[in-house]
Amino acid sequence: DLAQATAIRSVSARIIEAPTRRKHKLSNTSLSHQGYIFVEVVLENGVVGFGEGSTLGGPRWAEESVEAMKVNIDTYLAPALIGHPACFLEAAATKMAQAAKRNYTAKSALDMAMLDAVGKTLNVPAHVLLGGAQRASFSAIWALASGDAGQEVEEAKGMIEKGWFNRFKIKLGFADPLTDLARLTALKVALPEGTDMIADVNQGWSEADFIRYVPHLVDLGVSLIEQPLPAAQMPAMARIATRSPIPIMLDEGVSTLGEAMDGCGSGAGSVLSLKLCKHGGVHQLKQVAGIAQAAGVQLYGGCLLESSLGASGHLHAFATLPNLDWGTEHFGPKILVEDLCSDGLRYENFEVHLPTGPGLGVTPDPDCINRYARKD
Ligand code: MUC
Ligand code: MG
Repeated sequence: DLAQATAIRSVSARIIEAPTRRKHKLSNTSLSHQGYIFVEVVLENGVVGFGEGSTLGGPRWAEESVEAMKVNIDTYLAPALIGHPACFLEAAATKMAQAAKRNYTAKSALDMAMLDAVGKTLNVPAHVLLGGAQRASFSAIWALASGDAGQEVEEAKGMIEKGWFNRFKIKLGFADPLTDLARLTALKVALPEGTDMIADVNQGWSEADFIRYVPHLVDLGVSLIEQPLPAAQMPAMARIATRSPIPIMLDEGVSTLGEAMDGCGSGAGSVLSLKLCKHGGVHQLKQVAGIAQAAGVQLYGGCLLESSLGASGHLHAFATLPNLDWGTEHFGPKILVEDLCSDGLRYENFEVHLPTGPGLGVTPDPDCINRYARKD
């Protein structure tokens, strides 16, 4: 039967370091390669599922590093899953929760691999296992994060020309606010009238900075301000959200269901960025989305620069949500020098398309994985 066929025979995890096309700067880190944990789950029926968990600049965006994930998967999470039927995905999540606290990125990588394997076994796309897709493509956002205004203008124009992205998220907070504002002004002047500009401060400002600089962001027509204050400062986020004419998006501040209750319930933001690495898997992501929707908070499809593998895991979950008001920023496959998949995501007409094949619908390229796998 299905439970026997999908019982987990083995789990393996590898550390991948894949170079990016340019330096990507955030308020608290800067990176020129992406660190991923790449997992393979083999079922008793011989089907192999793949999953990916992403980090940004080591354990700096979130607390997990690729090294910590490898040890915790090998030592605690994999043993908890061996023999468990992968088709019982929710029960597998419970087993992982019992085996290790938090470790959300590691858990989401395993969850993704099980979803892939079960989808392949049943010959259905992963979204069917999550309730079924309500959309086949998503409005796509590209992040500008070199910190060099001239380079960013050229990069944005190139994305528009290719028909890949015409909405942009600009990383702030690594320079002083006036330097950041000069970059935003250069983009505003150079890009077509009405181009969507989102600002992500990655916790880099204080409440006072926000009060002082938000009028400039309003003048520049910024549509959304992401996590301007430190994740732990929920009451201060609620205060600035009340006075801001631009909607505030919660990112680093909301990982768990409890944080979703606090952040969305207290009005600390009116938009929430959903990411598998924060919530710990597809089911938890959908629960967090439900809490947000109950509180009247809009949804944004977040990323952590995943390859087409990790991005596809997100798209299958995002596709099932009743509303995804802001589209998605899954641009990772296009920032890598080489995507990890041979049949990566399709970007067309400023939309990223949901893969249609069985499981996650993308195929990791073994040569590419070997090339970028850390050698012990
Ligand atoms: C973040 O904080 O949103 C996603 C896109 C990007 O440029 O950085 C990441 C993380
Ligand atoms: Mg963010």
